[in-house]
Amino acid sequence: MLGRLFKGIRAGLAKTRSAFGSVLDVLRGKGKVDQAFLDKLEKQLYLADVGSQATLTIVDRVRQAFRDKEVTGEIEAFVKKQLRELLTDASPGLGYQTTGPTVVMIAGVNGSGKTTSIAKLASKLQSEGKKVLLAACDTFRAAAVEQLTVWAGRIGCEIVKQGQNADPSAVAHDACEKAKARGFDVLIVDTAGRLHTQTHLMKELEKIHRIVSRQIPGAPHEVLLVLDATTGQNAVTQAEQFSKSVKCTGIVLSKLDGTAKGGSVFAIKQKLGLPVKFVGVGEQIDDLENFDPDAFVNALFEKE
Ligand SMILES: Nc1nc2c(ncn2[C@@H]2O[C@H](COP(=O)(O)OP(=O)(O)OP(=O)(O)O)[C@@H](O)[C@H]2O)c(=O)[nH]1
Ligand SMILES: [Mg+2]
Repeated sequence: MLGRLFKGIRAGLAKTRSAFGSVLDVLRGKGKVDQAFLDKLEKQLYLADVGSQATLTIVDRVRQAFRDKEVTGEIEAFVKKQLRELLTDASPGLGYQTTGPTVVMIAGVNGSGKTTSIAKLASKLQSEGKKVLLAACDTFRAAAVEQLTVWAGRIGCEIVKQGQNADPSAVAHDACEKAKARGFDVLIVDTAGRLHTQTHLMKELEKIHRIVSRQIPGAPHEVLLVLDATTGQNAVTQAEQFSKSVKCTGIVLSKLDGTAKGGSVFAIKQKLGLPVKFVGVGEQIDDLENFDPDAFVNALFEKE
């Protein structure tokens, strides 16, 4: 099991790892930690999408700790440690409720990978023995309800739905009732893709949030923003904009397998303080990994 997990993140990070190759070349080179070395390190971290703030933090710490020293393996270990620390999540995983259903609301821009990530997450939670219910609250896009229904059928998960154009808050309301009445452990709420500029859709998201919180105290317990890793630094902007409407608690970084921009995990965490909870590493049902900072950083620093 652990082997498979590690392989998943390892394979998913193949492109990002090659972007980090140039960071490693700097750290594994010969010579002194002088200004030229620090400039090179800064440039390569930046090019690997680590983001300016996180890059400057790391370069500063290296400067303080190693100025004028010879480049040795210690610097590599030090940088790894800094990267790991940047990603540490005070409360890793999902915050499960001990009484009543845990509600996980999913949000994000169009096509970011919300529905697929929900199916993967539901399947993962079911395999951990949890009773999971899905709410098809994307009633906006044609075929969205159908897409979630097909996934639900495949993984053997119950779903609450209405027709296209139904009020998504009404679907959320029904789903909460069912989750409470039938003792579901987790309710995952799918929502339509939207841009922050679509005011009516952002208001709708706020309404779903409000309705859920009225039905179940403290809900939604998690609001996960699904960000497409291939968008790199733009993901940070999206997270900033969504956070203005609903308080997000974490990130699902999808499509990590298709991009060299996985370094943006550092920028997201540093800039927004939002932890990455899961990463998507493919289109199949088991292509969702719990985000583990140690495994992530180790995979970045692995030799090909
Ligand atoms: N390679 C890869 N593809 C993914 C991943 N996650 C999602 N996709 C693909 O991205 C596309 C969009 O996924 P959806 O789950 O429909 O995205 P969505 O955010 O629900 O889209 P809307 O509901 O239209 O906003 C699909 O073709 C998925 O198969 C991933 O981790 N890796
Ligand atoms: Mg969708």
